Order: sequence, then structure tokens, then C-alpha cells
Amino acid sequence: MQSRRKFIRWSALSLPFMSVTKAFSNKNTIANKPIVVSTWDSGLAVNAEAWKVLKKNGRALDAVEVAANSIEDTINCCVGLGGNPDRDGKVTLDACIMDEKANCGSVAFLQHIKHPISVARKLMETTPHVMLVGDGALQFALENGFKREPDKLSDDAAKTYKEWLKKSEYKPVINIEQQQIKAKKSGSGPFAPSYFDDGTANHDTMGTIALDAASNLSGACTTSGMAFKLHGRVGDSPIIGAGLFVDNEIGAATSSGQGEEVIRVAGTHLVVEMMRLGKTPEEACKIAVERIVKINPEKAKGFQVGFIAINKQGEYGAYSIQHGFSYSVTLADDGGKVYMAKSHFPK
Ligand code: SD4
Repeated sequence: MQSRRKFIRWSALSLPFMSVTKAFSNKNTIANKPIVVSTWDSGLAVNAEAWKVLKKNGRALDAVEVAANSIEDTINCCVGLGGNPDRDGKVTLDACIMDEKANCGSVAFLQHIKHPISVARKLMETTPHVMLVGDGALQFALENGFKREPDKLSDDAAKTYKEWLKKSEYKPVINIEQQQIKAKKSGSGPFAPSYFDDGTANHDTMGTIALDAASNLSGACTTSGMAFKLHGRVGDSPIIGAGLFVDNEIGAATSSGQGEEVIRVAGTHLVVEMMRLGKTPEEACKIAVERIVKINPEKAKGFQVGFIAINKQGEYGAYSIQHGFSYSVTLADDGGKVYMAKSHFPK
């Protein structure tokens, strides 16, 4: 995760947020089209893949899929088979995709498959179902020509896992789920800490939302989930309305951070509904963040959730609980820019 942080373009981050977020008074004006927005600074490289599709008047759905595929192909902490494992040392992936017609596909707790987002799309396009999990999702993937990858942690993940086992004094405990979770920081627990021992946050899910030249919206979200989670745990990322939501009349939103808290408020659905009521993307993301914080303001001090959103006019915005949630915006051939979201709690 730390190496990915190196990609942060501090010059871009230092730009004042409002200087890049244009205010569109006329809602009928189509501006910022096409546009692709992704979570985190690592979203810049991901956006670049999406941009290749969008600039040729390609479909937003194709753009977000190739974007997700590109990060699923890299070795990093938090997306794809190279990501950090759960507490049992298994990498389990969650992903979902949604298009402009409210078609959606999702896979959760999927092992051994390199491109969960493409399995989700296959499910969306070839079956009447929305979601498959675990062995069923794996079976579907294999039957549809996806290759079964070896059960092996990436070198980075193996190292991190080894360290975690030491520091967390991991001992399998029967019915651990029923025990009081002792959190170093409120809101986290020994099996999916909100923060690692070095203070870096346990997240970096890739959420990508795009508006194409034909004014259609789509989104994708892909992750290996919270590191050291309980085996079988599913976060917000594959849940339509939590980790991703698209309404082609209104806008699209995706999230990153502690998934349980996003699920609780149907986070991205809330963001889109707020945009429906006339809020800007940033205002809508802020409302969703505040809804989460209000549930337990004390606990909210100990975890991160960030939302990004775009509307039908191509306006974009973001908001997070903690400072430090960056996001990447690409709307021209200039390589895109990284911005820091405003946050509920200051730096
Ligand atoms: C999850 N939301 O599994 C994901 C984790 C995440 O950036 O966002 N990582 O809860």
C-alpha cells in the first residue's frame, strides 16, 4: 500500500478543490463528457485505461471494466489476487459492475480468479441473476472460461500476512465472532483492523465511475476486501447500493473504506438519491458520510469511509470521514488529476 502512495501527485493534491469543480447552473448543459473518476491516487493509472475507451466514444461500461481489469492485473495490497489475505491466509475477492440500464452483476467471496469484475459482467449479461458468491461464483467463472489461478499469495501479501500473524498473536479461537471485539481504535477489530500497526489504513479498493460520450453512466468496484477479515466476510464493494450504484438519469457513486459502515446506510444509493434531490456530487457524498458518522460519532473516529460521485452533467465530487481520501479524475488527454476529498474530521 505504501508503494502505491508514492504515486500521489502532490502538486495536483495541493490544488484547491473548488478550483477544479465547476459549478454548473444549467442542469441541461452537458459538460465534462466523457469523464472517468476513480478512488485513490492509484485511480490515475486505472483511469488511463478507461480513457482509451472513452476518448474513442466507447461505452462507459467497457471503460470501467478495463479500468478494473488493469488494477486486478497488478500486485497491490487491496485489489486482485495479489492482495492481502483474510485471517486464514486466503485471498477472497469482491466485485460488482452496473450499467446505464440498471443491469448489474456481482461476485463475492470469490477465490482463484484474476478478474472478478469480468465474472460479474458475464453474470450480468448472460444470466437473470445479479450476485454469485464463493464456490458457486468460482464454478460459474470456470464454466465460462476464466482460468483457475494457483492458491498462492503474492510475495508482498505473504510478507504482510506473516507480520500480521506475529503482531496480532493470531490464534484461531472457536466462536471468536461472538467475543467482544477488542479494538485498538474503536470500530476496528483484530481480524480486520481499520489501521495497520504502522498507521496506514486498511483499504484501497478500486471504484471507478464513468460518463461516456453518449451520456451513459456505468460503474465498477473491485477489491480483495479488508485484509485479515474473517474467512467468508463480504464487504460493501460487491453490494449494489452500498459499494456502487448507478442511475442513468441521475449519476453514479462508489465507495472505499470500512465496508460494514457503508452497507449500514446503503451508502452509494443514498449518494445517488441525494443527487436526485438536487445536491451536487460533493454535497451528496457529504450527506452519506454524515449519516454514517451520526450513527456513532465516537466509533467513526476510528475508521475511514470515502465516497466519490459524478452526475449526469459530468460534475464530480467526493467526501470522506477521515482526511486522506484521494481520488482521480480524467476528462481530457492530460493524464488526469488527483484531488484530496474534504473530510468530516480534519487532518
Ligand atoms: C471492504 N470497502 O471490503 C472494502 C475495503 C476497501 O479500500 O474499501 N478498501 O470493506
